[in-house]
Order: sequence, then C-alpha cells, then structure tokens
Amino acid sequence: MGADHARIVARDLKCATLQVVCDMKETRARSVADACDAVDVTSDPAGTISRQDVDAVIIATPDSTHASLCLACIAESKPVLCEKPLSRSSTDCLEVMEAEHRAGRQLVQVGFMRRFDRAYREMKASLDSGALGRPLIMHNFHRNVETPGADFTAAMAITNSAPHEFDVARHVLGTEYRDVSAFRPERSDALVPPVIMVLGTEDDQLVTIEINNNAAYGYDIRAELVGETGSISMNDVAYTRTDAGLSSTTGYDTDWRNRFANAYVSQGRDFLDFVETGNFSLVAANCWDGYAAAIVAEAGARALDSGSRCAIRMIGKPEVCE
Ligand code: ISE
Repeated sequence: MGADHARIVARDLKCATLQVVCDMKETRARSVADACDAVDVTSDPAGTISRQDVDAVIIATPDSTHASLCLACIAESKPVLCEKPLSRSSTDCLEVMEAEHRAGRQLVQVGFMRRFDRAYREMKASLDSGALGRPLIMHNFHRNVETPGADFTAAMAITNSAPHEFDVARHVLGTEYRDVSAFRPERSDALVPPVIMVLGTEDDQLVTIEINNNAAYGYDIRAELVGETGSISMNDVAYTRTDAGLSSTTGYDTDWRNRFANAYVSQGRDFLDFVETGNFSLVAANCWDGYAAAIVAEAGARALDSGSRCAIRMIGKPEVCE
C-alpha cells in the first residue's frame, strides 16, 4: 500500500511533492522512489517525520506500528493520513485521539477509503434523500482471493479486513453499534476461515458482514442497504463484459487496489486539501472513527471466541470529534 500511495501522490496529487519514501528495507524504498521520482529515500521513520522538508505524512506500515507513528506525527504537528486500522487496540486509538486533542488541532485522517467509493456515496445519498424510508438492514460481503501471506492470522479477518465494513456501514447509516455476534463455518479448514457477523446498531438496525479472505474466485465486495420502502445495492463494477462462445463473462479484480483505485485518489485529494487549508474532509474518517472500528473489532473477536453476542461499550464521543 505504501507504494500505491506513493504512486497516487506522484501521479494524481499535482500540488504535492513526494519528498521521501521511507521503508525498513531501503532497497524497497529506493525502487518505489525511483518509480515515483521521489526526492529522497530512508529507513528512518522518526527522522522522516521530523524533517523540515516534510509537511505531511502517509503511513502504510504494518498495523501494529500505526498508532506510534501517528503519535510521532502529532508530536511534530504534521498532518497524517494513516492507513486503516488506526490501531487494532482501542486503547491505542484513544491515546492517539487524546494526543491530537492536546495538540489543539485535528491532524489525523484514517484511511477508510471506502467512504469515497461512488457506490457507498450513492447509498448514503439515497438514504439521506429519504428514498428508502428508514434504514433497517445493511448487508455486506467482503471477499478476497486469498490471504496476503503467512502473517495474516484468522483473527485478522475481523481486526484487519472487517474494519472497512464496520466503518462504512456506520458512516452510511449515521449510527454506532450496540452489540455483535460472530460465527464461523466449522466445515472450513482454511487457516483464515470465513466469518459472519451480525451487529445491532443503536438505532435498532441490523448490519450483516461476511468476511471471506480465501474466496478464491475474485475480489468481490457487495453491499445492500434495505429500508422500509426500498433498497439500494452495489452493482458489479466490471467495466467490460465479454460475449463469446455462447457465454457472457465479466472479470473480478485481484484485490482492493484496482477495485477502489478512484476512492484512494479521492481520499488522497481530500487529505491534501486538509494539509493545505486545515479544513478536514466532510467524508474522511478521523480518530474517533478509528477508535470506533477498533472497539467493534475487539468485541467481534470476543464474540467469535465466546460464541455469544457481545455488547459494544464506547466512551462518550468527545465534542471535538463531532
Ligand atoms: C486489506 O488490508 C485492505 O485494506 C483491503 O481493502 C481489504 O479488502 C483486505 O481484506 C485487507 O486485508
């Protein structure tokens, strides 16, 4: 993802300069920097964040490093776009939120880019227009071709993949969650088996989420919002259909980077605008949203382990996060 964000800065954010590419493997940083005409390369994240020639930071490192790097950006008063999740730990998310509050200004944008995807934006607009009546249920399917590597654990279906749905469903519905139940098909012997979650919201709605990190056939994201008088669902986003040999076929993306390419660029443009003007995006996710996703993921993991419905208890929403 770091390489993808570098490409977006270099190719799509014309008012930005890709100043430094930082990676623990300097050779990898160099290859990305050469491909994106970055000014410099390093393997020192703290030094990069504090550089005078760096105005803003994009974090796309492993999940476990996100919170500490955000804290370093806040300490240097550098606006930061942090890839999701802000942290898998809700406590760490609160630490970042409190540090940002002490800094006296908003600095952290969290990379829940689905909010920028046209399908979810049309869903939210349709709901907000009243066309569907009061929302009752939102169904979500999140299917990856296969897990990205051996370090992707079964729990990460909930703590790494599902935060996208936790966030975008509460963003579209405009509510918070009250409880979660989680189930896994005992038949699956995959190292990261599918998970089904059913969440209740504070507005008495239901959100269903299927996460399948080893769907095999393609990268397939689906959503349907069901209201009292209508429903709106996400169409396939294939740009072409091939008709041949008595059949008609459309293809799937291999992963999220193509499927949400436009959303990543829109997210980056809103971040750049935030850096330049200090006006935080009306669409993007903030620290509170990062905390909300983490607290739901923690409850989802508990629900899966316990086999029972788990309450989701969040702190009161600080005024500054409204
Ligand atoms: C990955 O980290 C992402 O953010 C992708 O959008 C998601 O589809 C995938 O399941 C996650 O592992």
